[in-house]
Amino acid sequence: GGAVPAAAKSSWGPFLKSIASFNGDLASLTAPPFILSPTSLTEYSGYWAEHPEIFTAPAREKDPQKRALLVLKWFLTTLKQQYCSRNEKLGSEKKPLNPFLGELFLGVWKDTTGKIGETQLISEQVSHHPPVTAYAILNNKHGVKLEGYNGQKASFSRGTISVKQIGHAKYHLKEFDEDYLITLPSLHIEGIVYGSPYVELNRSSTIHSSTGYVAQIDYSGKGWVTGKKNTFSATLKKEDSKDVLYTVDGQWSESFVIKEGKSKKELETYDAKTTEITPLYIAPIDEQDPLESRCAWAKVQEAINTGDLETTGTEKSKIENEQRELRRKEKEEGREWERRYFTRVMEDPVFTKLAEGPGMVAEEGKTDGIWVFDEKKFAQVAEKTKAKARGAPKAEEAKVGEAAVNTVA
Ligand code: 0T9
Repeated sequence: GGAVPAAAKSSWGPFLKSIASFNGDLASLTAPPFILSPTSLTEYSGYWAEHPEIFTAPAREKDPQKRALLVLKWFLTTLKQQYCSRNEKLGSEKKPLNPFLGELFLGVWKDTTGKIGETQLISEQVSHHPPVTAYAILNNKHGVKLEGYNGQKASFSRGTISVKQIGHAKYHLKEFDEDYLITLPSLHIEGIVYGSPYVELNRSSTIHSSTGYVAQIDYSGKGWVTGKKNTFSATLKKEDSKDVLYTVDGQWSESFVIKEGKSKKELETYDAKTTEITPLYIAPIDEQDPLESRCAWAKVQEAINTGDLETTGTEKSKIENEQRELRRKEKEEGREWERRYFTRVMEDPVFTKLAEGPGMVAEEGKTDGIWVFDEKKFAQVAEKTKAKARGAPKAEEAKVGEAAVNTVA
């Protein structure tokens, strides 16, 4: 309680009223200034790999069953960053900047140990209405590729905002030619009436591998009488068997224990509080592409950070107006904005194969097509960047597009 800053109290009441009648479009919510975050949603894709060592660990495991467990472990270790990091850094959940179409967030986790290699993040806003962010995370040294996309469908009922995540993630291991389909949990926002919102996960999510393993993660929160926040209970089974191979239980924001299914022998305790994250390296703003998030939003972000409401408003409007003008021109010329790294497909074989299975909850994945990482576009951008660095003439730049470089396909 008492989380709403005194000066902001007057704006919270009207805000509560406005969410009680909102239409499900989160971007249209006009939140009071103190709940605005200067971070764009395109940045959230980075939460998937803030522990590059754990992200790549499955690639170093020869036993398929243990590999499936390591993928489950990695997924669970991302949850604290995904759903708690704003509370830790900013004091509560905050409303992110709504990315514009084509917005990019690019970065690398540099190799701090000499063993993991570099892990690269590519995040792109592939749709503005409704908002959809697509991402790929690549570690070439270990042949690990994560790709996915996400949108949100929200509704308001009984004093809370409920959010259904649309989309999924796919984790690929090159050496074993192995895929994992990861579904995204739905969530709701608690603490709204007190002005200190935080995320709690709902029901369950799943991970289904091409090697036939299924992990189910059941989420629960504080509840009315007992129970702790951010609690989960997960099992890993072979898809055609009832035998529980491993269990994982605990709180994703605190710590959890991995046990062997039959013997209940404890294999590992993971402490989310003490495991450090590797910071993402992002190019300095003056070296960024104009479409890169922190370059494009720089003035808005500075204004939010200094509490300058007027500048926040005018700078935001500038971006919105530019975007409207771009869409108008495209419409006039009968073309669509070209996504730099991703392509929409109607059918994705990995998704089709793995979306079905016991307990799978991937029913929403195909709505309006599936966004996939486009290796060809990626290679072309990489070549162009190299050509630019070499100072190659334009004609040559166009020819090199075909070569596949540095991809994890
Ligand atoms: C993908 C994640 C997602 C994005 C955020 C719902 C939410 C926007 C989407 C789903 C990431 O992989 C994981 C984490 C948190 C999710 C956000 C939590 C949240 O509150 C926001 C929405 C848009 C709001 O900001 C609502 C306003 C609220 C803070 C004030 C009551």
